[in-house]
Amino acid sequence: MSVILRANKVPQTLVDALSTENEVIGLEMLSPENAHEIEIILASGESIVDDVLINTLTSLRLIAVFGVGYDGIDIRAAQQRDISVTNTPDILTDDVADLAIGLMLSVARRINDAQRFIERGDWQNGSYPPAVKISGKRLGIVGFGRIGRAVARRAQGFSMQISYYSRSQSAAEGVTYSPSLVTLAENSDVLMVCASGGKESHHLINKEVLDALGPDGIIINVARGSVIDEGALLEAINTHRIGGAGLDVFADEPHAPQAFYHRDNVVITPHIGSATQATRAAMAKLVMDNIAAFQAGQPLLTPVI
Ligand code: 8YV
Repeated sequence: MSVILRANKVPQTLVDALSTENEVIGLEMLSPENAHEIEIILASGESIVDDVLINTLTSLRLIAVFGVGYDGIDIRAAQQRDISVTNTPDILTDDVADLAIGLMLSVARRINDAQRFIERGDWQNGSYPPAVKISGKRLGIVGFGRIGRAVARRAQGFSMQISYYSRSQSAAEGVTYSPSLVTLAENSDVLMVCASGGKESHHLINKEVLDALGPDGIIINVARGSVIDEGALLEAINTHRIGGAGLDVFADEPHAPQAFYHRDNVVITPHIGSATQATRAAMAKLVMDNIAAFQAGQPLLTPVI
């Protein structure tokens, strides 16, 4: 049994399952009296676990992240205290890549807007205007880790010409490495953001990149809101300097700027990349297995550090 501190956005079913053998307390219950008892933090991909929190919890030994991204965790502070961190890689890759493709098709073919066209009764007055063809187009992938590669595999089925930009070049069949993000954007019809969050990728997609993508270009983000300069994106959309956007993640979740609402060329979803029943169950199981391994003194299944 451990005392577990629950950060935000962790499913209640996982908390309930852990509560049978542990004491799980919410962040709002944290007090100077119980702070020294907490051995584990249960976090989500979006949680902020900073050095102040880490150093307040003197018995902390494990930070278990329900998600693949751990950009909100101060890894250095954890390392300094010899605290382990685990995440849930691989099992959510397919779902996030599926959603990325779904957003791309939805924006290009105006699927959401076409439905609204029927619902408004406009079909009685004429046909929906032709939209943008995706098959055979140029796809630029920003970040070529597990999710970026899974997107590339799917896009090959659409005969897309695929290039990627990443910190390092890696071997992958049928895709071209671009050493410059601006050049990648210039040479893409769709720019797909799959990079990890964190300081290094903060506002990687800025005005210059959006202008390089151009007035017919589509941007898709299934990574982190922080990777795109949201103000620059809104301005590019408002001034028709890019063609469209499909966004699953935002800078200030759970808020998506209202300026993105009700546009025929913008599709927004509330950070649902990994949110299928099967994957969320697999993620919860992996978190539980990591915690059980930690408690049994066994090697962690998916350690970050
Ligand atoms: C969230 C995610 O963790 O894996 C990630 O990095 O962002 C998501 O899977 C999930 O939505 C829980 O909040």
